[in-house]
Amino acid sequence: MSDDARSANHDGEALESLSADERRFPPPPALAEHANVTEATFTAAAADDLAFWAEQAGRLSWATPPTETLDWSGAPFATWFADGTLNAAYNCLDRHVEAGHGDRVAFHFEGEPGDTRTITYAELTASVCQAANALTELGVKAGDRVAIYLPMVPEAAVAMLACARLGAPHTVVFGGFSSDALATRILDCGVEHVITADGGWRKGKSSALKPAVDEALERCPDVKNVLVVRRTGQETAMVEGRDVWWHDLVESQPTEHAYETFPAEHPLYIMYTSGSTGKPKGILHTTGGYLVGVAYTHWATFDLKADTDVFWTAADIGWVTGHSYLVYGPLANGATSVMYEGTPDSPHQGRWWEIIDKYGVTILYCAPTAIRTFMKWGADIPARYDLSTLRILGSVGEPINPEAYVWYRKHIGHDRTPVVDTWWQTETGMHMISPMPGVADGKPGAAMRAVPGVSVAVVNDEGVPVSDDAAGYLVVDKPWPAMLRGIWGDEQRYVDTYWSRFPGVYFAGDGAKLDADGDIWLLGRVDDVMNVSGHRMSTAEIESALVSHPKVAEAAVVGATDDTTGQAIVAFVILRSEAGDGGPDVVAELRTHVAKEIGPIARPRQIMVVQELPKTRSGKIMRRLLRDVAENRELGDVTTLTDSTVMDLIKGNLSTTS
Ligand code: 6R9
Repeated sequence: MSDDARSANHDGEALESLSADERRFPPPPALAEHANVTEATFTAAAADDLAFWAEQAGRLSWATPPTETLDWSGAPFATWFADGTLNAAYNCLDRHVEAGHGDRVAFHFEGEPGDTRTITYAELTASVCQAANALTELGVKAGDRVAIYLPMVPEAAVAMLACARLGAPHTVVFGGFSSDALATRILDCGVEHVITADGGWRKGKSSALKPAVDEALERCPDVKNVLVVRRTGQETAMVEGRDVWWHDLVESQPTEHAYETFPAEHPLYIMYTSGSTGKPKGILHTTGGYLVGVAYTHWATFDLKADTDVFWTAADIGWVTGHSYLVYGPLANGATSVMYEGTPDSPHQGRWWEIIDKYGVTILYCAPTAIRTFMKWGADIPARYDLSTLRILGSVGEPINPEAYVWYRKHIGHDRTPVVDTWWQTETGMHMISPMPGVADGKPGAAMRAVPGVSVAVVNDEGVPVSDDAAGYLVVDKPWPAMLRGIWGDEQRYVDTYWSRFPGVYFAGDGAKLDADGDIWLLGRVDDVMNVSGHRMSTAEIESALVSHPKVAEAAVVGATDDTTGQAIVAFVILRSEAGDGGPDVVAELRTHVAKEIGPIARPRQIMVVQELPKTRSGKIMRRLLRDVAENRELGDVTTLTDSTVMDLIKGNLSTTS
């Protein structure tokens, strides 16, 4: 980094270390030779991005092919392919059967207790038709919103696709969320129909879902009926006249259903995501552009060969990653996927590797938090399984620390597979920044560059693009097909949140840095940036320094108010199992390590060794809650945690260690 660049972006040495990793991993020659995306793809897309997307629209089967690609005259409200019509479920199902792929497996389902189901495209199409018929019988019509609150079972995908077939936008609420979170979402988008289950399996135990629905519905008088999947078989109260069992209503329906076609801009789904303030935002996605975007990126980023690959997105369906890369992208492409219901350590810590071995998974897509957990458990566990089928590894959800990247590649990817670090958001619908596996020389920790057809920039406070080798804010400066079309019921908030900070471009809310090659490194949310004695430092970067210490598996860093320095760095770390309790000097050792890696200014004021960290469904650490702990405050809202007992554990642990 030049001195000029350093003083210009105020981030000083701190932001430098994240990109100090010099390791480079070129694509394996055989992969590059047959790669779906080559350097020529980038050139063509950059020459005419609209022509590029119009061509990608040809991946779908349209009832009326679109003649128009983008209408941006009402910016920031876009329409894509607006005069085209299609049915999303037809594109994900029937057309593959019609093309002779009815016997191809759509999902290898693996339940946590060990039950399995192999579902072909023909079978999935039949189930979705039955569910569409059942929903019609319950009165669901095009345009009605349907809430889906299910565990990771095939019926979750069936329910989503049945809604899509009817043109009824779904809103999937993560099964780990509370009744409160469910009620808020139902009320916000005026849901009248709910699909749920008696319960799901988690860590070897059945955990009930239906009671949370009953509780939520006390506040939602407009809900007319609840369709209940039997998953665990546990005792379940049913409300007469409102609740009906899936196996009673759906499984007796005809396996054919004549679908309607809808305009490309017909709403497909609403997914709630938390903002930095205020109530969750209902992010709206529509049909044509979204499907084009996810079908293209699923094919491009993962170099998908639909007839031979076995693809596994190990993410919950209640997260956008589950929508785009477990359901819509893979099915639009006619791919074979694995769907796993449970946690990675049920019944043992090798469960994921056992699944990869069993189904011959070729592409694995998961979050850095999972990778760091596996690091904590030790490399000897995956070493017991045959993972040789894997050819591409993906990461999503948070910046992947260089240490975690290298570990993932080495111990899971037998030191051969490219790692694609995909940056995107609920709002973007599809991958936006990612290395293309047959093109990029992978850099541990970098998301690298925009995918073909997408245009991003890193800008300074004034909205001016920074030069290479500097940090700033990530923006998207051209519309893209899978972009959100708004926030449900709040147009103004859409404009204010995303399009006002820098007029004319989309503000993602993430900090990013360009390195000397012009490659992009994500630095975490802008609100995760700390200011310590006037130095701006990203939490991601100090976490990476901590994780690069051999005793540390996972770290979360927050800025706590400090009388002297403005903010002070407080770190929470989980040690690797090999490190035992870390020894008496572990805290001092780690503080020194960070000072050495980044500089004395980054030395944490306090480091607390903990057993667990509070995480959201997508594996993001809830730093807000850790800040409450670091500042000795009452805890804020914990309803979006996957496991709300974690905070009790952390607090209990602190009172015994301090
Ligand atoms: C897909 C998803 C979006 C936020 C995003 C950013 C973070 C996601 C990332 C990443 C660095 C990556 N994020 N992928 N940060 N590198 N590869 O996660 O959607 O839940 O809406 O979160 O996640 O901060 O702004 P969502």
